[in-house]
Amino acid sequence: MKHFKIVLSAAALIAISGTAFAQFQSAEKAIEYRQSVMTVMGNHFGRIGAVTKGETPYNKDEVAKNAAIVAMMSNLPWQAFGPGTEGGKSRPDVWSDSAKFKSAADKLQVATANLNTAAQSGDLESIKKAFGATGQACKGCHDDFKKK
Ligand code: ASC
Repeated sequence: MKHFKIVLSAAALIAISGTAFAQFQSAEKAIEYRQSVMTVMGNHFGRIGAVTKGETPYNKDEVAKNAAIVAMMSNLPWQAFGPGTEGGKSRPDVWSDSAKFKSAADKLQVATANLNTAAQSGDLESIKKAFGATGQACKGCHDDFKKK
């Protein structure tokens, strides 16, 4: 619970300091930042996936920690898609259809918050459902906005 609170505080801090965080030295730095966040998020999401697939035995604390990390990380990439940071693995639609991109980003954050709630509850069936919904949110955004 203590760990969960620390993660929540960090997320709150990041949310209120969004303007300061929106500063990157260059487009390359912004691209590196958002790709790094996706890498870490994907890694911890994958650890939960191994449990939902039965490849790793279910350990409540481990899944709860990984879900808290995924939920926090899912708040971070968006600030690094600012104007002038086109490129990397992003399709131009990120900037030309920013309302749709924002909606996809919001969807992911809702899905990861639900996954985190399920993970903290310790109910494997709800974790599996929320994991599936989160995977759909990842995929939906990648289908529309990530280069093939
Ligand atoms: C992952 C990962 C993604 C998503 C996506 C879900 O583990 O790295 O990009 O899940 O494949 O469909």
